[in-house]
Amino acid sequence: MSQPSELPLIRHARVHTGRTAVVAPEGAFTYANLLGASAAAASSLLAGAHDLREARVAFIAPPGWHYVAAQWGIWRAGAMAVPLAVSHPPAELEYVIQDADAAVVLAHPEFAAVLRPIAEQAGRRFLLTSDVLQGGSASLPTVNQTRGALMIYTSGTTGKPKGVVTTHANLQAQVASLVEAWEWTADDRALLVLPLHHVHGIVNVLTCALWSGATCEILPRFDAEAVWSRIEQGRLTLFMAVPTIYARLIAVWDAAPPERQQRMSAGCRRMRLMVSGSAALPVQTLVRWREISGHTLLERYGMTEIGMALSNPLRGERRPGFVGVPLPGVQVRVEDEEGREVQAGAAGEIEVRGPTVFREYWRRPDDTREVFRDGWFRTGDVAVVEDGYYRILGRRSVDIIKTGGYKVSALEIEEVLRTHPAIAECAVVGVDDAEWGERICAAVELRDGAGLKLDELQPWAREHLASYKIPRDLQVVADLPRNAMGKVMKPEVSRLFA
Ligand code: MCA
Ligand code: AMP
Repeated sequence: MSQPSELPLIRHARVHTGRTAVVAPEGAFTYANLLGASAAAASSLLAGAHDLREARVAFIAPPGWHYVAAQWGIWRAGAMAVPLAVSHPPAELEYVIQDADAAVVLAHPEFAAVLRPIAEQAGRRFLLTSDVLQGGSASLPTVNQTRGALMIYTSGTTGKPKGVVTTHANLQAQVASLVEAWEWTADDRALLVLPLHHVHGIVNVLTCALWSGATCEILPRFDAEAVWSRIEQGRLTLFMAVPTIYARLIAVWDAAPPERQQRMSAGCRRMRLMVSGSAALPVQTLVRWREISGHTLLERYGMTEIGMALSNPLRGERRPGFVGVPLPGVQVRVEDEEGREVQAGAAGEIEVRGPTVFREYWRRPDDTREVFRDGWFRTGDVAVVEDGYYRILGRRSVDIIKTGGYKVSALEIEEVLRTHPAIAECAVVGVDDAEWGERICAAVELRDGAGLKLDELQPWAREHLASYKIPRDLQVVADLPRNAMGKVMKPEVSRLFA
């Protein structure tokens, strides 16, 4: 039964109980199923307590039913959901569990062998999704909108990744803005192929779909062949992805026989919207995709800390090379270094304000203070505005790399590489790459007498870093290029890989 005090997401679900919420590798599930399983999960998590009061629950499951039901269960128990990345090695998983100070680690059985020892060693309660989704349901707490809902780890220009805390109110504002702008309805059917430890997959696809009473079809991972097969079958209305995914889909279309190409293109034409974001969409990708699919990709701009801020319009001109205009409820301005609004047509930093903006970096008050100026969040991205449309020019920091849509800190990788026995000093850069946006490259000075090849470095790095953080190119140099102050000059390092 609906209670006025329930989270709006839950209230919305009660309107659509008979409709299909999730189609996943495990099967098809209605909103009634989702309400039931998430209530059971919440009860198990509560274990007799009245309210988990924003305790962190770190959870891991392959994209699918267990993931969704567990996430809703965490919210309904009053806890904060900390999604762990299925692609991360144990060292990174352990870091997040420790940094978030997770009270509970909730894992799909597939991840039990890796997560149970980490949880036990850290003294955290360990639960399996397969157990908690089954149980009965107790009475659930009233969860205030100001409560932290989601903590996503993001790389920055300093040190290790930070937890970005988004409240229920933030999440609702982010979702409501996109539902309005992109006109989501209960008749939508979205295909989800993105990882579920980032905003793009969690908010833009999964939560917008479930907020709207729509159906979210979840593939266990991105696979270009599987995506095309699904598009060919029809009945999808929405697809969202990063530019690298569109590049991969184009490659598969190009290699297909003409009869199949026709079916693939026809499948696209039956859809109503295809969106690109998380990294700059090359204009040639937009043009080629339009030829193949008949869709002008809707490019939008966002960030973990703010959800989406700018978007090309659903109806109206989608301008290639631009990320559009401010979304409903989001205030955006462009400022110079001194915090003055720039002249029209001049470049400056994008700043964002409004209910979509996150609450804090978890237990890092100084970092939180530093990224706000007069209540505006400083994105670190530089843009110009032309006829009201924003064009992203780059980032203030060279140490932030975007590869395959993932944000990666050069400094974090350098810190790990410096622990390699052969490496004396190193510099990591992102080098332009047609498929990945940027490719991670490392220049290293070696210790006396040491040797190092890329195919030796990569397996070693894999032990410590997620696969998208692994250097793809290596240059051994006698001396890294430095300025008179002895500081490594990153543009010079990039040139080594040009
Ligand atoms: C993988 N490979 C790479 C990279 N990643 N090579 C170069 N650079 C990389 N970054 C290589 C692997 O080593 C492997 O090569 C081969 O590619 C396949 O690896 P796999 O891990 O299976 O890759 P994949 O699954 O095909 O991944 C590509 C991907 C993925 C699907 C594009 O990167 C992805 O899901 N990206 C989306 C990330 C995302 O959602 N970001 C949103 C965050 P070999 O076989 O030779 O070993 S940003 C956000 O949320 C904000 C709010 C926003 O605006 O959206
Ligand atoms: P993340 O911190 O992982 O959420 O990534 C956010 C960053 O991705 C932004 O600060 C931008 O640098 C970049 N980004 C997101 N969307 C776009 C886009 N459409 N064009 C260019 N950069 C983008």
